[in-house]
Amino acid sequence: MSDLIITHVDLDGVCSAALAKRYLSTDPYVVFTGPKSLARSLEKVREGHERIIITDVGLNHDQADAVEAQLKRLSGSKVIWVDHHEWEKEDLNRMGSLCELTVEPSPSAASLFFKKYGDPQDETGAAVAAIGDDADTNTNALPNTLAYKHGSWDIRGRIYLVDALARGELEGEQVKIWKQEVDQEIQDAERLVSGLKPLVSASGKRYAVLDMRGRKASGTYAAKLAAQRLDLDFAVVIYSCSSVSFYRGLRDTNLLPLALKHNGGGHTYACGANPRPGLLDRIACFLMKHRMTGELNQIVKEAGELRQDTSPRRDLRHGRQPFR
Ligand SMILES: [Mn+2]
Repeated sequence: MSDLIITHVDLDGVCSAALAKRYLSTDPYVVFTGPKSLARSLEKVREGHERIIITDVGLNHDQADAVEAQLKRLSGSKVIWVDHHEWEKEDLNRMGSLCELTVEPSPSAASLFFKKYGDPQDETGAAVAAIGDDADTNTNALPNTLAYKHGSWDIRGRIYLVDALARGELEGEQVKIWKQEVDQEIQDAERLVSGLKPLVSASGKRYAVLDMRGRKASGTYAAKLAAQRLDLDFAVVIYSCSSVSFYRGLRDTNLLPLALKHNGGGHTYACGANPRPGLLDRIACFLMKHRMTGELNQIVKEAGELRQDTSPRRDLRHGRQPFR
């Protein structure tokens, strides 16, 4: 009989899956998902697996019924679920009666899984758990964390990394290539930020507009760098004609209202708008890399005019944050 791992798409999910694989000591299938698509991912799972391990995927309260139905359908398998996000108490009880559930505050799901199911003598397991912590707290202090994050951007990289980390192969040719790519991204971000001019919004906030189109740099990295170098309150990051993100800089800023106004969502400290370019704008954006559509200009303008609400407020409608 086969085993199955269902895990989150990010590096903590990858590390958790690697630890789950070490724990199973078989060759399980690995499925990558997220809280929003968990019920759909479970629907696709056929019955008959011996063990199913779910890691680093929280339960969205509005999916509790659908997930419960799937766990009941899959009750022939032993299901282990380990997560470190915030859950509704009622959901903990419901899922806890259908599987072996561990939900606890932890810097990463990987280290929580290792604490619960790992062998304390297993140095490889401890190293993988430490990578999970380093990644999910966004500390990125370990030598390869940024390279692993870069590599786990696509499914091939994630599958490779689950295997490699499970075997204890923390270095290697692939990781070297990812490191070089990350270095190029960092250099590109440096170039971008060195040419940026900080702006001042109507309410006196310092901000900058970063156009990532056609660049190698990662938008989150460039925004963080720009905030540090230019002492920004926030950054407006244009990814495409239909995707603009807002990231908080050094001081409290809430850009979520702007994201929500433009068909987006997220958190007060990181959120995104989804402009809807018409056909002509889409063609123009395809032909001209840095084309500013009417809505892009409008969003940039509104970011500069936004009245800032300084009270910290969390918005959980569009996702849940891990305990930190
Ligand atoms: Mn996590």
